[in-house]
Amino acid sequence: MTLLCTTRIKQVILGLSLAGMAWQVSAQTQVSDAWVRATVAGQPSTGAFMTLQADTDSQLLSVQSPVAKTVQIHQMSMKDDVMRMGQVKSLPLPAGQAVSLDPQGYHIMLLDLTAQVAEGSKVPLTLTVENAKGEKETIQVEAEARALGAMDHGKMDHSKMDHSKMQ
Ligand SMILES: [Cu+2]
Repeated sequence: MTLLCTTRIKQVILGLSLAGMAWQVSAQTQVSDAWVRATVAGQPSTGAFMTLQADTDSQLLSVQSPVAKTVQIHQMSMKDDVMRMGQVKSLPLPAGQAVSLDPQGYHIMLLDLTAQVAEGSKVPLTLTVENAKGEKETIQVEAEARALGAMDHGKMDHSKMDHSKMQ
């Protein structure tokens, strides 16, 4: 990585807090209640969810995880009674505003999973956030795999969804 000079490596360990209220102290960007939907064997993809709050106007640029070959930032929306999901280049994080990634809106999509995400396991996520000055911040998150939620997003077939209208 060529960004080492300006990148501040932070550790955010949220796995031990069921309530997810282990807010990071003196951080530029705070992450809380990070979780990943657990998968069944052979399931190719799943979603990661959390709440992000940046001190200054920023954007979530990218996410990486060892459990997925590809990680994308997705946005879900309903239009004409059709659920659409598509990749966005970045997720805006307005200063001081809590932005929640949940199964109904923005989420982090873990694609081409390298292994089953078992309920109760911890999934490492590396978030890259950039502020308005162009300074990048790298945040390490341990997201707990949970098997709950009204909508089984992980089993949705992305290939049948209309990604073209999302951009
Ligand atoms: Cu998605």
